[in-house]
Amino acid sequence: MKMTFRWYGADDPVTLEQIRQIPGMTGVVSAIYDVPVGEVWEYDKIQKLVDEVKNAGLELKVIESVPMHEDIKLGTGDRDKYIEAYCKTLENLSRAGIEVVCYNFMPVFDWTRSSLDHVLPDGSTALIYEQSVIEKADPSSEDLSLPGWDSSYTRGELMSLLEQYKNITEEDLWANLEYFLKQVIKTAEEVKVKMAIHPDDPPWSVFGLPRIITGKANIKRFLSLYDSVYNGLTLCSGSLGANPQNDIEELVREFGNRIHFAHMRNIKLISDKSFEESAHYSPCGSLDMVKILKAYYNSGFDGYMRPDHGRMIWGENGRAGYGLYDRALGSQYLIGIWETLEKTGGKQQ
Ligand code: CS2
Ligand code: MN
Repeated sequence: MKMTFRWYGADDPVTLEQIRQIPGMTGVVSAIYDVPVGEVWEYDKIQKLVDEVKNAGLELKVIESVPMHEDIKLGTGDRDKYIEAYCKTLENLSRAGIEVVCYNFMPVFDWTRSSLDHVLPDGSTALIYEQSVIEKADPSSEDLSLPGWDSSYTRGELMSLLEQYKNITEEDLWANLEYFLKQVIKTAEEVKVKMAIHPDDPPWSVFGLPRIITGKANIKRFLSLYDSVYNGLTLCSGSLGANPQNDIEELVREFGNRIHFAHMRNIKLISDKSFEESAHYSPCGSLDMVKILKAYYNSGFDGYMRPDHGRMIWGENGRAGYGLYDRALGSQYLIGIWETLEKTGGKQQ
């Protein structure tokens, strides 16, 4: 297991120097943020980022994420052009030494939350998802703005996208994902970059949009769309764990050899389909981090891991979910469990 930390590049208030001082950190996961979605990431730009990270004493082997143009998810317009560009980006990433690419296939919105600064009893703040708030929200209303929304869309673009998705069923989305994989995984195999899809967050439909990477049966279906180790997973415990029917340890046991990137996030289920993001320590949330890590250890996991979203603590102001302090604490807790497993042997589950 190689512990990493998400870093948003030069604009991130968290610096590489700070990350370097977290014991056990081997590297960061990052992305090129100033290229419009769908365009090729040029090799020079990628290599510059890789060098910057290397000069700080860390590695950059994982990209989170190479975003997907909506035409690919919709199966319309210029999807072939965008798939070609995606493949070219993979080639350039490979040349710069990148091993794993994380991406997701969620229509329009990435993760959705009802608030980014919910105050927990200890005074820290965390991201929270309340189904009742989301159900009442109307994405077509003028004044609605939910945290986490991609602000690069104008309202007009957003409306037109939502309109186009009205005709897209889950099965259509599956077909469009398969079409994408058929071309992209071939390239991934050639250039030896492991693709790792991130599950939907939360793992159910929001605003009537289809979502398909939601649980065990669907992940199985996803993996069989293209049976190759290069068609793999980012297993995000907090995203999938929002549905208590998803048993994360079981998913790790079942899909271990296809997991290339492990996101460790704890969440506390509040009520049906509502949850807050808690500290990583198991008693703070609903997920058992020891059991999950044991499943990784037992499956011989030697991929990349990172602490996923953290709370805001100690007065830190930063990017919601991605401050320095709580994620650093989380990483040390996870590393401690891993060290114990290594020294005592995992076994028995
Ligand atoms: C999230 C996502 O859980 C997470 O890691 O912060 O934004 C994630 O980075 C993307 O969905 C991956 O494509
Ligand atoms: Mn995640």
